[in-house]
Amino acid sequence: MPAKLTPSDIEQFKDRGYIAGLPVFDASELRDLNAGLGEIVALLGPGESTKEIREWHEASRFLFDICMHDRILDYVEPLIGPDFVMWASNFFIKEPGTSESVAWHQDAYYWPLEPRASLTVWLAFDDVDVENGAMIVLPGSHAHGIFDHNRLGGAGSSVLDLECDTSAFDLGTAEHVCLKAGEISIHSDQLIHGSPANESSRRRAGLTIRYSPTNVKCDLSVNPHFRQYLARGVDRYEHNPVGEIPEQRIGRLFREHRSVEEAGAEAESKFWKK
Ligand SMILES: O=C(O)CCC(=O)C(=O)O
Repeated sequence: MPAKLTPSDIEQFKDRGYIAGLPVFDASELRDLNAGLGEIVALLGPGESTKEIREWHEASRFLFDICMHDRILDYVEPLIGPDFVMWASNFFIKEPGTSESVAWHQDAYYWPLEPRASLTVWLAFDDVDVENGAMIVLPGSHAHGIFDHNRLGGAGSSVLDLECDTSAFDLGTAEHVCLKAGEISIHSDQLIHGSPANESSRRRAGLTIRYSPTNVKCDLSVNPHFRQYLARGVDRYEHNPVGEIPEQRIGRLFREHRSVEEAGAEAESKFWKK
């Protein structure tokens, strides 16, 4: 399966902040991925949701190998440059007929990273479309800097608590990011995006994987758990701690999560100089 971006894909990413429909895994590989996902989900304890599956690539070789898969990295490299790291992964799984949504946000607002130059790969484990709650994006919104985000305080159905101010945009221009299972989309860390509930009778599961050029530095006072893995090239900066490659095929982490959201309002004001 070729994993090569065309010049027009690269233009689209620059102009619109995202690209979609890039094939990575075929049907037989996808069966293995979904079997592995089942083993990962089986590690969740009573009362834990799939949102808990964050950064488990640090404990599961199965997930690590997906995040570092050459076909994915081949798509990422022309967008981010030759030297880049992988540092985060998490599942966004919406079961059929559930109410959870994802509020409009810019990923960069959640991450204590500078400069803002990171991107997200969203890998579809299921066919994803308008009916089962595909991501929605505001094309071009990545090109206007960072917008204010309000804390929802748990009100509403969003699994993320910081909601972007979208008043500068016409929400009628929003586009759905529909994918076939095994395909990826890629979005800029400043693209405004979210997703509605899955009201269909089909699951909608995706794995997000985050990559940054090696010059990006994490504020470890906000996220002391940040660990990066060199995906391609050379790390001439050595700004951040390096993770250990997991040996066990299936494993999990037990630790608190630390984005700007979870670090709290004080860290948010400090980081965003409110
Ligand atoms: O999967 C979704 O609905 C949202 C994903 C997302 O917000 C992200 O990749 O940052």
